[in-house]
This record gives sequence, C-alpha cells and structure tokens, in this order.
Amino acid sequence: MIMTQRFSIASIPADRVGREVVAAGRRVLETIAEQSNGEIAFDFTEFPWGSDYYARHGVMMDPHGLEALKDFDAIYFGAVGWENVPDHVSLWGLRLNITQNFDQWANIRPVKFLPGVTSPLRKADDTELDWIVVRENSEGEYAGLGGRNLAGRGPGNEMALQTSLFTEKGCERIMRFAFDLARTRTVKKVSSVTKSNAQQYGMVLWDEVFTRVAADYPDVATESVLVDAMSAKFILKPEDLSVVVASNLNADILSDLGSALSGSLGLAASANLNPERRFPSMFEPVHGSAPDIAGQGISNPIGAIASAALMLDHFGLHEEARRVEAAIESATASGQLTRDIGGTADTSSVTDAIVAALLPRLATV
Ligand code: GGG
Repeated sequence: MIMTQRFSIASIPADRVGREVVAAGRRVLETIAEQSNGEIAFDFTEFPWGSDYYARHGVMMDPHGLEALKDFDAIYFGAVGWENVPDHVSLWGLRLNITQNFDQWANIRPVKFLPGVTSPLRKADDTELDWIVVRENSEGEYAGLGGRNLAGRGPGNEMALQTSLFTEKGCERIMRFAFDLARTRTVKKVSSVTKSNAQQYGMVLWDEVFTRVAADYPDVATESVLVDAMSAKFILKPEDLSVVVASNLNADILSDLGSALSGSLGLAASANLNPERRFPSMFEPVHGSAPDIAGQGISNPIGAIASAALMLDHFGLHEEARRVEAAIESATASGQLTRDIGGTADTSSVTDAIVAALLPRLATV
C-alpha cells in the first residue's frame, strides 16, 4: 500500500507579478506530486489578500488571517506592493505581519549563478560562485519601534524616531543558524556584516555575539566586514563568500545586490523560516510586484520556482528539491530566458521548459 505524504500549503499570491509567478511555482509542485505515484500530495488553499483586498476591505489581510494560516505546513507567497496602498502599509499589513507574528526569524537568500544566464560579474565566467545571505528577519532595523510626534508645532517641525533593536537572543540565534548552515557547505565560512564603527550600540553587541558564537565553531572560518566594504566585496571578491550573516536591512540590501550580480532579481529565491517549527515557514521570491511588467505574462518565474524548491527541502523532500533545481538549470542552459536575463521567453514557456525538464524520480525500494 502506498503511504502518501500530504503537505498543506497556504498560497498568498498577493500583488500583480506575485500572482503570475506563484501560479508557475504551483505548476511545478503539482508536477512533482503527479510524478510521485501517489507518494506525495500538496493541498493548496489560496488566500485573496493583498492590495486589491485592501481596496475592498481597508486591510491587507483578514483580521483573523494569522489564525487561518497557523496550522498550514508552509506558506507560498508572491509579492506585495501596489500603487493604491502606501508601501509601508502594504508591507506591514501583510508580509511583515506574517514574518513577525510567526517568528520567521531566519531568512535565507541563496545567490546562485545559473548556466546560460549572463552575470555582470567578470569572475562569474571562470569562478565557481554561490553564496547564501542569511538575513536576521525579526528585529534589527525592522523592529517597527519608533513614532512620529510634534506635528502640532506646524509644518516643517514634525520629528520621527525609527529605532533598531538588537537583542543578544536575536543575534545569537541567527548567528548559530548561519554557522550550522556553513557546516553543511563545501566552504565552511561565515562572514558577518557589521557597521559597528558608526552604530556603536546595536552593532557592537552584534559583533560581540558573533565573536562569542564563533568560538563554538572552531572548524568554521570567520570574518567581520563593514557593510560598505561587504558591498564592494560582493563585486570584487565574491569567490571569498559562502555564508553571509547580516542584520535585517543590511541583508535585504546585500541580497538584492547578490541577485542582480547573478543576473536578475527575478532569479532570487528566499525562505522565511521559523526553525523551531512552532509556526509555518514562508517561501517567496525576493522580488516585489514589478509594476513595470505586471500583467504582460513576461515575469521571470525562476525566483518563485526556486523558492518552491526551498519549501521542498523544508518538507524533507530533498531529492525533489534537487530535481527542481536541476530542471531550472536545464531550462536556462537551453536558452529559455525571460527578458530580465536577456531572452525573449515569457513566463509560461519558461515554466513549461522547467516542467518538461523535471526528470523522473529515482525508484524507491
Ligand atoms: N516577495 C517579496 C516582496 O513582496 N517584497 C516586498 C518588499 O517591499 N519587501 C521589502 C522587505 O521585505 O524588506
């Protein structure tokens, strides 16, 4: 008798290209399930939240939405942000509402160089490049602490405070996560991104925790690099990188730089993890809703499909995750490229190529 492993997935395509790429990722996951001869099943439930929902209801998601999401095995997210809602309202009302309340404190963002995709980096032609940005995803510059006041003094006199929060616990857990991840990689090295020369409280604590945690991992090489120097290093010495751990904002910026260097933001995958599994983790492409190309069917589905591969890893379906990654590589190598990476293919033909390239799984005994 076949034992089916079932996984419940809450799908939140949200805004514009988010819908196009989540549909593509679902096709790939459904193909994985079809090819499993009944051994794997994905049960999707779609939630209509996002900026259009805001236009109808005045909120980005149902007020009881977190309750509705909390028992799913994972969340598959598209992109948030549209012109009808201020960006800080849409981001905090949906994406950050989920990452913060589900304590998805580790955000991993692999920077992968794919065959057939031209990188602006000279070194990508003849050097093996591949690194992972580990983003502290629960505090730092995104703690949401602060306020605005003194508007009563009249125009030009208002003040705003935006406070970063660095806790020992928050720093330590993301650093241990980064070191544990480094131990699984060929190059066992963690680079910590800091700015402690200028930010003498939070970032000095960050550095101190890094030094303390590093002492528990003598087999892993380390370095501590200022964020400005790290942005230069991404371009000039990327072969020196394996795992890069950084605070919320620094990692957000650096991971965009990394994915642009690999060819396009459209390629970048991410996983917002609650490593303790008290809550579902959320998988999403790094890119946003892309108003410039939304609705034309030309968005790059690879970031979302590679995020689905991260979800498969999270489910323990490692062989399936590798099959999806290999299918992506096969599609790009054969020239199936969207416009952002120099091709002419549309979203559906790239997705078709990836689905067609999914090799049959190895027989189980
Ligand atoms: N899929 C990623 C997404 O929708 N991003 C929207 C955005 O503006 N994110 C900013 C951030 O999370 O820092």
